Amino acid sequence: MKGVPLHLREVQDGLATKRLGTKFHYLTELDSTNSYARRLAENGAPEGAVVIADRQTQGRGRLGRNWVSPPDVNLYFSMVLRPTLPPIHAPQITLMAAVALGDAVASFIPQRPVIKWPNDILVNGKKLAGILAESSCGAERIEFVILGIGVNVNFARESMPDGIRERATSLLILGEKIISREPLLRRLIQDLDRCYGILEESGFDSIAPRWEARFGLQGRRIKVEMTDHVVTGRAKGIDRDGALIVEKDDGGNQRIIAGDVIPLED
Ligand code: BT5
Repeated sequence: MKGVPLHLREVQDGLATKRLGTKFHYLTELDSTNSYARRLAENGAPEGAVVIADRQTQGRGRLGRNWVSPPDVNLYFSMVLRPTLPPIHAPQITLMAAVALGDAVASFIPQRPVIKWPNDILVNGKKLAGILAESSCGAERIEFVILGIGVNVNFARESMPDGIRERATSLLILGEKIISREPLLRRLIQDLDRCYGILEESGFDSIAPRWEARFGLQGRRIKVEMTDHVVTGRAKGIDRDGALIVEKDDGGNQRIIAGDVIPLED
């Protein structure tokens, strides 16, 4: 389907937030909303600035991977956060965002979205949305975090490139109807604002149970691919630093800070 440009006014009307949405930057096309938001943050943009693009020419995933970003049908946005967390707890931002994202999209589809550690929202095993949090840290504090989110909204299966068609899904595919992006984006920003507020005011312990309730792989056998090695075992959950705990097949637990999780048959 061919989409239409976003009506930013409709997103802003009735937006009820405490921290996010202090300023909106809406552009038809960007290389990457994360890159643009980083430039804003480096030039002193306040917490809560939101950057939205109708299309990205160099949408990014983790580790230099590509985020497929066709025009007008999906959501691509990034927020400038200036959290008071210590740098070691920066990964909590991604986990907090996954809780908010899971809650927000759940109200637009009949199926249950689940979190795949650390940064994916899946439905029926297919990727609906991804999170890219990039931090700039000093020795003792986080200067800023750029929290970027991509959600497949009205992305039709036939428009998906071969590389992702079998592994990706969209709200259109799941709910079998077109979703207007404005109320969805408003809901996303509000849920992110709420979860970020909880993290800032009450700490990660207030978010962790909700993360675990939405974690799709609790107790399941998984393989985790890291840059230099692979671990197989059973997913046990997360710890306070946002690390994934895996009970290894060959005994003992391992904390994993960064990696790609692949579910295995039990
Ligand atoms: C992510 O990375 O899932 C993070 C995606 C973040 C995208 C947002 S859009 C707004 C902001 N600006 C940016 O430039 N980025 C953020 P990762 O876990 O590394 O997953 C990337 C992988 O997902 C790719 O290698 C593909 O296999 C797959 N993929 C790419 N585009 C996709 C899409 N539109 N839907 C589903 N899967 C996709």
